[in-house]
Amino acid sequence: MKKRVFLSATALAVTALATSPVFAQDNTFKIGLILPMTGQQASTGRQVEAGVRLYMAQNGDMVAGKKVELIVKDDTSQPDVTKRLAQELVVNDKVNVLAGFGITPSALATAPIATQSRTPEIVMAAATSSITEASPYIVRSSFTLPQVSVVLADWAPKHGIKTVDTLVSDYGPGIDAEKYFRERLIANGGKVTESLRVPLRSPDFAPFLQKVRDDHPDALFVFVPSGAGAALMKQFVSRGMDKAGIKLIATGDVTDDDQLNDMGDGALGVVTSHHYSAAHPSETNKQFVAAFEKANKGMRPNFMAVGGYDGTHLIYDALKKTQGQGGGEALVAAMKGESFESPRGPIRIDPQTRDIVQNVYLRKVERVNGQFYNVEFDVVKDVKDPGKAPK
Ligand code: VNL
Repeated sequence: MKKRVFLSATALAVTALATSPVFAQDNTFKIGLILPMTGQQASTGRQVEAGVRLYMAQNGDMVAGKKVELIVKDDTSQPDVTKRLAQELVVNDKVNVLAGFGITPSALATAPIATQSRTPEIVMAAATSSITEASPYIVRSSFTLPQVSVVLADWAPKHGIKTVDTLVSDYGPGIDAEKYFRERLIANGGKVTESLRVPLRSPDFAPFLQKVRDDHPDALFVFVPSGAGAALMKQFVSRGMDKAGIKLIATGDVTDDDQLNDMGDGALGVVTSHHYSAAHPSETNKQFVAAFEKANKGMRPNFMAVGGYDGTHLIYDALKKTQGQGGGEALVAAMKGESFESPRGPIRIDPQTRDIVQNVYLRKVERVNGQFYNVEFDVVKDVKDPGKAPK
């Protein structure tokens, strides 16, 4: 009984809050952006934040009569910290949207808060397939590991690669990459000779690469998260794997545009599959890269920057569609089925899964005007996340 009285009093207060002219001046729309700004995943935080800020700078901060305000928080890629920050942003700052999420555990830790508070959670970086199933308020602007891994597993056996060892970071996205790459390779008549998993934190690749050298498969398939690729690449080359005739193939996380120029000549020729390359030859991308580099002291955008840029585009469009009046549910509804031309190519949000549908490109590392780029040479269009059961 007491509880009911309390509830209706709250409801009354909420109604008063919503209708009272005193609060009419509060026309802000707050985005709580939670990212790893320090620690091992700091490059992801830096790239996503720069993507968000560029979109806001290009499109202004007044949208549908609301002043968009960005609140950035550093979760140091610790999921318990992500969760606490999400809670504080919702309860104290009263954010309208939660966004960012550098790694899968951070995105998953926030899902219950998104659900309970009916706050959209825009996942701009993390890429394990199951994330969007953790809350009906999650919408993804990044990609999924199954989405890019199957494309490479279709390409490899057509290009002389029949036996493959896999090496992945031992958590959500790595396990997705391993599973979907293997299943598709086997379906195509290939064989996975060894499945190796390395720890996410401070991995030492040496003993794993030694094992691969001894196995001598046609190729090694790798997924490590953005920021970890250079270390892997250097050890692969210094152990003479390429000279021994073992090809390196990988998801584009490994030949990350953020690090690619520091990887040395050993990276040249490495074939990867991914949804974004800074060298994507569209006019939209050329303008994006030029504006991004100008705004960030020459820093090259990677796929994380594009996830932030497009995620902000989704938020802006939803705000416009709901004429600034939408709560969490209306905003998510407005994002479903949304489509536009991204720097990566055309993208859309699948209304059933709230996950992204996009082109996946095959690319090869080449030197262009003295710099290393992932140069696209083939494309599979409109790829849905293969990790979602058909509904
Ligand atoms: C994840 C996936 C993180 C792909 C990444 O880099 C990445 C994740 C930080 O889901 O945790 O490249």
